[in-house]
Amino acid sequence: MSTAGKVIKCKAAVCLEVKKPLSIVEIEVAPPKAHEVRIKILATGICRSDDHVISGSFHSPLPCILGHEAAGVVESVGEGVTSVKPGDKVIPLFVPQCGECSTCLNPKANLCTKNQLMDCNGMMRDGTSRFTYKGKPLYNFANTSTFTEYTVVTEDAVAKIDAAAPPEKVCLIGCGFSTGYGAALKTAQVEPGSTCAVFGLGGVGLSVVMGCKAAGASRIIGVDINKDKFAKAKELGVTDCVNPKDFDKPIHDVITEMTKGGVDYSFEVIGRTDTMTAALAACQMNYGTSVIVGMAPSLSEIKFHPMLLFTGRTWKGSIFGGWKSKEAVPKLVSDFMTKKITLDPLITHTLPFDKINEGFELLRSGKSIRTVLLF
Ligand code: PAD
Ligand code: ZN
Ligand code: ZN
Repeated sequence: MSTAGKVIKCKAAVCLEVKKPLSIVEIEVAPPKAHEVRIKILATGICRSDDHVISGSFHSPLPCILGHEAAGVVESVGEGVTSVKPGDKVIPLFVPQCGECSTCLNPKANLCTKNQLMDCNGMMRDGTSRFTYKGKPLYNFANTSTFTEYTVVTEDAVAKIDAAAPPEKVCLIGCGFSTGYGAALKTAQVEPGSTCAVFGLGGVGLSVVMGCKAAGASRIIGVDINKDKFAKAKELGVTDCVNPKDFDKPIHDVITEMTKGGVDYSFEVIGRTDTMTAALAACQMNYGTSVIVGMAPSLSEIKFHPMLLFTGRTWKGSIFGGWKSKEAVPKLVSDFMTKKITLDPLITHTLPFDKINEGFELLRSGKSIRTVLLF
């Protein structure tokens, strides 16, 4: 029996308040309106950005449905949708690509102005929600909301992918992998023979490592306070692992000494302001580039000595790896299918969706890289 045009009752993990486990409840998902797509989620990864909302560090309106790293299949489409149809395998995009705004029209840029990461109003573009719980609307998160059996996104926030792609793997292309890999290849544009330092060796940081390696970096220094992250980091291309806890001087001084003057490219992939400035200071003072990938707390500010930039360093940020989402995601999936890229080392745990809170505990305790939840 077709569900198109009807309200769907389904299971979702709702974030009712901060610092509490997600509640697995039955919600209602309204049909897609014009230029919207309703997706049945097949697999979703747990990213630290979701946890930043649960911990209260990143502000997004509650109650909401988190999750932004998923793969699914189109259940139905609203009026005017032409790029996907029911039955298509897809990846939702937390950075949309409308194709019309000033950023979409600029070949160098990717953060479509219709993204919801800055103002975070948690609503669809018409100001309403497609999710209802106990008769009240629920907010969405980052254009996507994938911790639910069904979600609704705008057409510019969904990419059609190879029908044969395994959802339990390629869901990582929806965030963690693409974000890290692109930060190295597209945002920093790491060159062959360069030296790199990656601060934070979680799912995104390890993907930066893979990007640096693919670009031909000759030395990749991995920085983490959890030494259990080092073995996998080495497997993926890290040449030197450093734990700031093992030194009694600042980690940027350690890296500057190790590289006789600082790395060509550094990446902050943790989400802390102190490591953002440390990563900046760890790159070569005149031609080094430092890229912020980690998501700092909503209310944080950075204090740093202007001399760090005055000497010539470049400081950049990178969201979704600089990729233009709708066109890049299908290509990254093809690269996975042809084994040009690998995702398997990032997936340490697979759990049924009901165990989502266990998945978050694995992340918080530093035991997992990525947990993928299956529906
Ligand atoms: P993760 O928690 O799996 O990895 C973070 C790593 O940092 C862990 O291995 C920690 O042990 C390590 N760490 C923590 N504190 C320190 C410290 N003081 N010094 C050194 N290492 C430390 O997270 P993740 O890989 O899922 O995400 C990393 C960040 O990237 C996080 O802030 C997330 O919100 C952000 C992100 N940004 C984008 C984007 O588009 N820019 C996308 C996805 C995630
Ligand atoms: Zn993410
Ligand atoms: Zn746009």
